[in-house]
Amino acid sequence: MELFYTPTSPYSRKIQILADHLGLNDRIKMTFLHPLFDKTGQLAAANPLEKVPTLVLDNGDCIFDSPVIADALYHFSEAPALPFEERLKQQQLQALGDGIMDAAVLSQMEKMREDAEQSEYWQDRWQKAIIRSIDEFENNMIQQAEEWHIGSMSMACALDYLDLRHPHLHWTTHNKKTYEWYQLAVERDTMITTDPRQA
Ligand SMILES: N[C@@H](CCC(=O)N[C@@H](CS)C(=O)NCC(=O)O)C(=O)O
Repeated sequence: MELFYTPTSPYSRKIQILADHLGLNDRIKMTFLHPLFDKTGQLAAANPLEKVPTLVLDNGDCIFDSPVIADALYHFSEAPALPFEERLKQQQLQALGDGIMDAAVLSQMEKMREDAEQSEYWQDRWQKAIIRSIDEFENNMIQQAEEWHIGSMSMACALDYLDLRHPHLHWTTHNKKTYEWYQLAVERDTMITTDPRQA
């Protein structure tokens, strides 16, 4: 299998961490492709959305987006199937983490535009979505992140992306339990080896 990834992409990072967690590293060739600057055409050929991460299977099939890739990796690892309720909780947490990434990545892209082209309305809307989602994690979902699974990986990658790209949000002072959880999460080996600041 071949994974097209970008080190600064929190979705890619989540998949790299999951692959390691499931013991699949030896079966995956990692290929760095930047979605905005890929001159090889490989990414667009594999994924019409031209986004990372994209996984190319040994039979040539191409898989996206990251929750689908995560599902495929759990399947390939032959990890025992989870009871429905447990799987739902993990998936729900993944959706929350991925949703924070969506808002944070869009906000970052917007910041890269000319000042006159930027929308205060959208920046405000994305910022509010991020703040509400972290509050939701803090108040109602943090117990679901005690174990290291796709949901907690997504949340850890989302929070670390905020730290990297949106440090002005100051969620760490408002969400103390979440900050404690995050500090432990970023000490994990694969959070360190995939830290985009080292890339
Ligand atoms: N929902 C997708 C989101 C992936 C995504 O947006 N990746 C960004 C990089 S962080 C990308 O490739 N952006 C290129 C673009 O939007 O054209 C997933 O979970 O894989």
